[in-house]
Amino acid sequence: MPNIEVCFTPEQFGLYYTKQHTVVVIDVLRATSAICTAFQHGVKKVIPVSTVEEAKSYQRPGFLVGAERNGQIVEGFDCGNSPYSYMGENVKDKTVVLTTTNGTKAIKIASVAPEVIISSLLNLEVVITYLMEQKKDVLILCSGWMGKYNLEDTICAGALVDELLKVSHTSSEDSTIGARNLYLTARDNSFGFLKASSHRRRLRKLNLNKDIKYCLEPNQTPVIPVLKGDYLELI
Ligand code: 3SL
Repeated sequence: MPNIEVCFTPEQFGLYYTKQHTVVVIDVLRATSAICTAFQHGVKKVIPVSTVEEAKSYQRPGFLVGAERNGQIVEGFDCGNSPYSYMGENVKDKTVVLTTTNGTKAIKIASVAPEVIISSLLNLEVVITYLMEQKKDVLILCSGWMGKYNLEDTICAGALVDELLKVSHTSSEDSTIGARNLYLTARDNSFGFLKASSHRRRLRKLNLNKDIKYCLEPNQTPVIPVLKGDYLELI
């Protein structure tokens, strides 16, 4: 049986990753939720970049460029990391370039893997089905916050683990057992459970409650973004 494990931060990636892993990158609040939303609304490609300077170099016709640091839109950019920036007719067929504090960094770190897919609560169910069918070893990479563990990515990882362990995968790491147990504790009221989480508090201070509510509502879209070289497209 294939294996599934959870890595809580990009900094720990090397401790868990083996060359045969399909890596699933999660940043519930908000990078991977924004990316899933963009594809749901007809965006053709998302180019994740590490630095604000790199993002700036794409500020020309044909690209919709977003930059977020510490939850806020970086000066000089029209949008940041809100899923609401990537909805509606004006994003259809566009290429989005995005740099965020942790999520795009995690995608870049994961890019050594043979397959990298993007998950969030928004596309949970379709990712579970895909991974069950693929029957490959899976490493779930949580983006965390600046090297620290976070609750919302862990709950999402635990939801994936819980379903896959029932049907198609095994696991051996304590991080995986921990993520599953946290999910089982939180699942009946994950919105309430996450009330005290650090990033929820951070975003609430920035008046981003609407984003939080949207990102914590599971199964809103059937899209699965996959990394092809340096950009994401739909599977
Ligand atoms: O860290 C990230 O990549 C972001 O998702 C953080 S925020 O939600 O935009 O603040």
